[in-house]
Amino acid sequence: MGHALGTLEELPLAYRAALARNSLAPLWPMMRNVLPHGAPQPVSRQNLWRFETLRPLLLEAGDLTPVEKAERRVLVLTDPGRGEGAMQATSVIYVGMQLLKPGETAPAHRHTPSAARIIVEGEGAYTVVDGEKCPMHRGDLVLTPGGAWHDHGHSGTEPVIWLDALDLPLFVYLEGSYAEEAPLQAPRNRPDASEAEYLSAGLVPSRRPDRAPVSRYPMLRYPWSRTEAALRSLGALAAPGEAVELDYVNPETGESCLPTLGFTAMLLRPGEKATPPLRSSSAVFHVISGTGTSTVNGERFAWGPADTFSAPVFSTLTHEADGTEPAFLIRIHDRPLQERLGYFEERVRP
Ligand code: GTQ
Repeated sequence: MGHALGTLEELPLAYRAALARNSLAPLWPMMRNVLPHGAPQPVSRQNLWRFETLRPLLLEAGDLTPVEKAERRVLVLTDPGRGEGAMQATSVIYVGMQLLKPGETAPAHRHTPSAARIIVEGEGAYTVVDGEKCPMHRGDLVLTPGGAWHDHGHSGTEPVIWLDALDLPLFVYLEGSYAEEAPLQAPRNRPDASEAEYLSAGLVPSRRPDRAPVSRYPMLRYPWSRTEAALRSLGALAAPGEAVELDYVNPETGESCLPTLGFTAMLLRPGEKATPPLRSSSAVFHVISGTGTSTVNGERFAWGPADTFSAPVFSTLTHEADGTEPAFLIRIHDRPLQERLGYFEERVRP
């Protein structure tokens, strides 16, 4: 057992002033703040962002701010635990909702943080990533890894909305966040790799010693139609009460599709309660379809299509779909980063 630690107030004022003057501070009064016993004390607070609330405000941004004045027209989903305007939803995860109106473009840039988009509403938008044109259909996951040039365009007739997920807070913390700009890219005239090289699970372009190494991120788009079909097949076979969840992985390496952020697709069968273990990773859940209820640290979130909710590290979670149809969610998490740090842990629920 530890001793009760000395406080700041126990130290003479003159001594404290001398420390401060010299950019010094005593550790022991702060020790438990930076090293709490047993488990972390998250700053982040769980939250639900209803699409019904967010959507009109995002469309209003479309009237208030021309895309040229925004570069990216995005409303950030801010962590209520960090006060107004926090550029993050959890410790490592930034999420924003982006609007592109028909005919608009968002100029090419690249940056040190990695990003992925989940398409929420509207047809006809695309993202060009290092010359590869990725169509954006509802539910698709499209990657823009750190350092990859990307611009967005929209040749449809209705506004398009998608969710951006980035490891931006991590890069800001590292003082490593910056971007470069360039003109719009000329896309190559061929289908993206998910429709060509990686059309079918278990098949990859033949590996030959004389072939240049494939890109570190060979597949940039994960079409939702295939993800949903895979989840439904698995859901029909899985034992009742078992979580039906698939990881989005790099088809060449089997590793997480981005280096710090992980993505999973979840199927919740109606009438079943999923009770995942406590995890050291934080998460943001985005509903693709279906309705249901989740509890995060005892707070009840009733959700429907396009809603988004967050769960800080070591949250106590339950998920349940309503009605008779299954619900489909994408979970964005920071387990890959934590595993790279040799840290990720799961604990049984108390
Ligand atoms: O679409 O490139 O939400 O650079 C934040 C930063 C989206 C983007 C965001 C970005 C982008």
